[in-house]
Amino acid sequence: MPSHSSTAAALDPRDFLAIDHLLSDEERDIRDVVRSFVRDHVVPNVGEWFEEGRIPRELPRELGKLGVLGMHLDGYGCAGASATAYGLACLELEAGDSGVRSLVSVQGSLAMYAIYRWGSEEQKQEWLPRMAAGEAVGCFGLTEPDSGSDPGSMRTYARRDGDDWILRGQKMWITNGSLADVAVVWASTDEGIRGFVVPKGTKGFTTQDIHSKMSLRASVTSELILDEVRLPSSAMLPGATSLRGPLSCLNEARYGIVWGAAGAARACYEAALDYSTTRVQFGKPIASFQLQQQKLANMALEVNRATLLALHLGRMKDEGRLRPEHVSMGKLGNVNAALDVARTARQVLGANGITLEYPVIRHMNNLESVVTYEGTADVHALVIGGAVTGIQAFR
Ligand code: TGC
Ligand code: FAD
Repeated sequence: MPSHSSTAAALDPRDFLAIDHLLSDEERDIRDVVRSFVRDHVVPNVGEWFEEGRIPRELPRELGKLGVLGMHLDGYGCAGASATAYGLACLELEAGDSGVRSLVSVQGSLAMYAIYRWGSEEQKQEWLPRMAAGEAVGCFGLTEPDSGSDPGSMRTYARRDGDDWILRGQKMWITNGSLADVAVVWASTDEGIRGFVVPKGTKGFTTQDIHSKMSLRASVTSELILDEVRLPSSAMLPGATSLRGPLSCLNEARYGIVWGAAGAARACYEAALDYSTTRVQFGKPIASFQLQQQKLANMALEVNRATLLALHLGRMKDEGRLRPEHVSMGKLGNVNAALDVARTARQVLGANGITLEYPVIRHMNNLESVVTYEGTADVHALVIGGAVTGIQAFR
């Protein structure tokens, strides 16, 4: 029999290291509100959305009411929450589905953040309050068919024509693309890489959805086509003049993914834990076999480690000490950990693990996108490698 101290609190298999105690009351409250929303509105439906390859059109407004769109930004209808609180929201959203977290990341950390950080006062007033409410959806166009990990090689080009700008090019793999009321589009110019705010319906701007995805199916992914799109000078983000503009937005979204991946891992671990205690083979619950316990122990370890890493980075961000290299470590470590947990959990569920009745294969497939977007695992390994050696190995 294991010996337990009579004073120690009982171990919670869903919060093994009692990480809950490291959160403030306010952080726990925000986490609980998002967790309830996900439990009531996402979990019961997301298998169907995934199967049908869609995300409900009303979801952005519901997320706006929940207060998670741009929640870490200040003013303009945004909540001004801490980075840690935002991270906890991302964790809960991605425990539901990576597609829902992606919608929130792209809206708040990419499109809204780009306008918030680099935009004019008029652009902020025009877009941020509506985007925070989910009345306007945004997307962020950086990647192109021939320019993914190396965004500096982009071909989309903007030229001046009198007071106007004319954009020509193509963006690929853009989350929320056809759903979006406004696209933040990055283009090469004679003055460096600049960002443009392109409202839906602008002449020459069209979108085409990418179908047949086996991952991130509860998410809209589109191509953006810019065919001689004429924009007034007021559409340009005045503060961004180089690749630092879009890359600064990526830091924000990658930070949310550090937390989100821990959420996807937690959902898979919990599904495996529940399944293993009720599934009987050879006359016993499969949880009673050593091989399954080893899997459960490793999953618990990874979920706790990922959550602690996310929390540590959150505290650093709130203290203003977080560097992009730290975010790379979090994204690389936590997404890889989540993939391992999802693949292990899928095996624990046996044949049931391949169906959408359980969340595991959906998370597993989604994580194949998460490990690629916002900088592939290789890109983040090279960022960390460059930081620890002082030698840049991208080129
Ligand atoms: P490099 O020469 O290193 O830098 C160019 C300029 O950018 C600055 N910089 C950064 N600034 C802020 N944050 C960062 N993380 C930064 N990294 C670099 C740098 O100081 C320099 O500034 P300045 O002022 O001197 O001009 O650039 P490089 O061409 O060598 O590229 C570096 C590399 C490979 C790390 C970068 O290009 C990269 O991160 N590539 C990956 C691309 C990527 O992640 N794309 C994501 C697209 S969006 C998306 O996937 C959304 S998915 C949906 C969801 O989020 O849910
Ligand atoms: P590539 O860059 O062609 O990479 C292919 C392989 O080569 C990878 O394994 C990569 O790690 C490796 N590689 C590349 N360079 C190096 C190197 N120097 N050293 C070693 N290995 C290297 N983009 C947006 O702009 N906005 C979005 O909203 C958005 N949403 C997305 C949603 C989904 C579902 C997906 C799948 C992608 C999305 N993307 C988005 C695009 C995403 O950011 C890119 O897919 C990602 O940056 C990688 O680019 P790529 O796919 O062109 O791969």
